Amino acid sequence: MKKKRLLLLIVLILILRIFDQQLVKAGGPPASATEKSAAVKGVVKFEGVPPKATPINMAADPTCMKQHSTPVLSQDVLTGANGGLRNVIVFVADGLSQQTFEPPSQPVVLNQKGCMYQPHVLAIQANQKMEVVNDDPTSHNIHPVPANNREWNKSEPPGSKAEETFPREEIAIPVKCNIHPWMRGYVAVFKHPYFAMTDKDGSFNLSSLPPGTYTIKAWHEKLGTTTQTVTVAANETKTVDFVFKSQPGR
Ligand SMILES: [Cu+2]
Repeated sequence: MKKKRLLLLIVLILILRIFDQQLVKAGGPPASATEKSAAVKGVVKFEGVPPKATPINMAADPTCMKQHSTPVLSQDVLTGANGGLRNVIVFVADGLSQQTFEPPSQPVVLNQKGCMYQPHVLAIQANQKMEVVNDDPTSHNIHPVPANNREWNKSEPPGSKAEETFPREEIAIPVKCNIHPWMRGYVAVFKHPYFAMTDKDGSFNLSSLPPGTYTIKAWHEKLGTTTQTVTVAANETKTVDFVFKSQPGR
């Protein structure tokens, strides 16, 4: 008889514990505050006939010209398979909570090679180090022209490296070389890590997002900005495509 009662007591305690755990689960922090399992991916496309790429005249500096066997073409509007648009920055413009994000410790490299900026468009986080490398046998003078950050310019002899940061968000800072007028690039600065660059097929992927409703923007240096709103739940990936159209006079 005593044994039976003891067994009953143990079973009762076990049931109570399970019930208790369920309560803790229900009352825990909301998933949105901790989980970063949502994603937004898609393709940016160019509709219409893309403007013709024009050859760049590097005659002003024979060291630049000598590095290319064929004329280098302008990189303003680059389209790939099925009209996919390259070098578009897709980013979260609104919807993140007011948290601050530490910049990654890894620097982002902007190379000067063949008297061109590589990559042509760069995206970094505010206060993340940007390394500007000169891989050319000629001198460059890197000169970002920001609207919301401090303007600077640095002379770079062959083989040299400069390191700088941009503390404020800006989409995007034009970058030029004071020596070679055809050299032009862009650096976009974000206060959070939720940005992506489209590849040669126009594809992008924004991952590790907390669930929520976001304003997503796509920025292109010549074609401007388009906006979409998307809601993603935990562990969900939504597909959002953007379309740019050829603009009159371009
Ligand atoms: Cu230069």
